[in-house]
Amino acid sequence: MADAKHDVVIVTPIYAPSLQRLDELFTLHRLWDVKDRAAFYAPLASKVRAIGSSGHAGADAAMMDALPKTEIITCFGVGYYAIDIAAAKARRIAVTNTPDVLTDDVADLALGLLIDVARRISRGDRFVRAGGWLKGSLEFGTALKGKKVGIVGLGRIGHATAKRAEAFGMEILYHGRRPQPEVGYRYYPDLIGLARDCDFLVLTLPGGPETRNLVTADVLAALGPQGMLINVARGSTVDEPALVAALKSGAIGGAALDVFADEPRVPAELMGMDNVVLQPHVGSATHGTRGAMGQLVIDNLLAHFAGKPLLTRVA
Ligand code: 8YV
Repeated sequence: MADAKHDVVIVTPIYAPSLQRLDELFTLHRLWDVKDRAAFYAPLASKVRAIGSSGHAGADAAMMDALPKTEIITCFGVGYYAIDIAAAKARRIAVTNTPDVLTDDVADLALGLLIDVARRISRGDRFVRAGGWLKGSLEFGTALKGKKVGIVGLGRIGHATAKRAEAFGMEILYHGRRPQPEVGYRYYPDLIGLARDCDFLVLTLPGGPETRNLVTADVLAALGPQGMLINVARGSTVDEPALVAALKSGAIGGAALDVFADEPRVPAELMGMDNVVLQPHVGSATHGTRGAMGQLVIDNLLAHFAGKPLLTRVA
């Protein structure tokens, strides 16, 4: 007789083809749309050893306690801030994420957003569709060449973004916890100093409590009326009301945002601003990358149940 399939609780609907493959390999228990969580957990408490979640849906201590046989939590995403890592550690639960496979896509989007807000691509599109071109011309944008990009968080995605910006003739500056002398870019220990010196401030840093509201009204004031903010990291890293106020008053020149403090809710005031580019958190949203992320989730689960080392363990 074939081995019985392992039971896995899936917290949120991930990339559909990966979910289908997970369905073939495991007995999945879908948590989304469940009204009565206690009733859902009760029959699973004695048999579920794995939870699949995402950086947004997360997993808290209550979930771990409701499924006390849990040995592993896989995160579909590189950011795992919504998973209570301390609670997982205390219960000796392993946590995995999906780094590397999404780096290029997120960096591509960061550059795409930078070009869009600088050269007014979305704005030009709206202008043409609304018949504006028949009446006049679009206001000019800002050139990239020779401008300074301030990367906040020079990790995998920050490096990939810097490389792309260099190809456009831009100068790279960065802020992070520590200097990386080998990169040859100018390091700023102070975020306000970086904001003051750069034209485009690009956020590629991790989320979580340590970076909450790192981009304050003062940082935005330092970026200045010609400066532009690009965020492909987490909405939590920016004081969002301060950002709205800075855009309203002209304290900064524009913003291009893929992430927000309370997704999928976007501050209503941003909707009418022509110098703001808005995206629905799609940094990693290509078929190839979402498939690779799903495959990492699957491979980590298979490794775990086979007693093999995990591929991308974070805790
Ligand atoms: C999301 C992301 O995880 O990897 C991350 O940290 O923000 C994204 O890739 C993705 O939307 C799946 O939830």
